[in-house]
Amino acid sequence: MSKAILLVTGFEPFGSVLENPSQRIVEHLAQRRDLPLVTALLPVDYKKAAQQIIGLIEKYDPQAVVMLGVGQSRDAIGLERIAVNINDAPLPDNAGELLQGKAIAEDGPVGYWSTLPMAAMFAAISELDIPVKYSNHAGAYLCNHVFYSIRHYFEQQQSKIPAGFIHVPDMGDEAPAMPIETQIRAIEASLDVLMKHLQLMPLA
Ligand code: PCA
Repeated sequence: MSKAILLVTGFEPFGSVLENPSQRIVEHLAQRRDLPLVTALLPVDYKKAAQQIIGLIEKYDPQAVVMLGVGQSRDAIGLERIAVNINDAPLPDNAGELLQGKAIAEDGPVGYWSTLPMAAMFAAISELDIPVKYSNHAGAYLCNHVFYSIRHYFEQQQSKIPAGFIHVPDMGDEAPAMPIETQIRAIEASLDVLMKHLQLMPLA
């Protein structure tokens, strides 16, 4: 088995999202034998999602972690700058758990920066003429939850492994949605940048 290098995750459907584009993106990436990837589909579940990623980190020892999710009102690929230490959403998770105003880690700092190479990713996506924006808030639901939890995990390990979160819009042809093929191209461009940043070569 070749060594896994990048871990990329997406989410299952939830609430009014009947098909999650982040699931489609990871399913597409899982077919790409030329990239050194491990992909995973996460449950929209506070108790399980971050644990599942941590299990994969411990199993595969990836050199970077990119987490994906849909942001329904987004009109561009959203590079998330900051994870905040709060679960606070009007919607329960898929296990029925409703968390409002609860810290993710009682002993954790209020926030963490993304450690992905954001400026280079931004440039690579804009070069393809695909709408991309920085975002200062990933919400306070599962996307922010995994983003914060994984950054907290790496900080506690004193690990410098780059990790961060990218929101994609709903999929579709009408704005603010974005066709899934375009979303895939944007994420693939981001992963190319990340591999260069890590000085990794695609698999032969
Ligand atoms: N989007 C949600 C959770 C899962 C997903 O794809 C969010 O933005 O928190």
